[in-house]
Amino acid sequence: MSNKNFKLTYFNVRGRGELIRLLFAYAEKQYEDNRVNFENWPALKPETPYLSLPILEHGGVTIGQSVSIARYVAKELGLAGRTTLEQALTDGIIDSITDIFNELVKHAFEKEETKKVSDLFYVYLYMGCIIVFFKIQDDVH
Ligand SMILES: N[C@@H](CCC(=O)N[C@@H](CS)C(=O)NCC(=O)O)C(=O)O
Repeated sequence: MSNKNFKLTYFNVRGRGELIRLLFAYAEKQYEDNRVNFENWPALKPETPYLSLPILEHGGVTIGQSVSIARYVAKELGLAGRTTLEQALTDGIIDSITDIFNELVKHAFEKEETKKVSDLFYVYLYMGCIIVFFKIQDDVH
């Protein structure tokens, strides 16, 4: 029998898993928030579809790639837009978040202290993106 529950596996950091966690939180949807220790990761890695985290298990299937997971979860929870136009607008926001995130990752590993990005900045970034998302949703209706 396939499992209808959502199980998200990621490290115990915000990183590429946080957008997915925020979608579940916003929709008030229960899910298993499985946080893996870095020590346990080498054993799990070969079992993941793209040798990376996050992964989402749902309906007996394991999905990889954080943005694909975010899109899937948004659709499943009714947050991805009701029309193809709304879906295109939300896709644009998700792709913009990815562009920003990829830039931030470069800075996160920056050795120079002044260029480092704080955890708090990630929170503000996600909050800003979500506010923009709802502004666009409002404008469309
Ligand atoms: N494009 C992938 C990138 C995944 C990725 O780089 N995950 C990192 C954590 S943020 C990871 O699994 N690192 C451990 C490793 O590569 O061994 C996604 O968006 O899911």
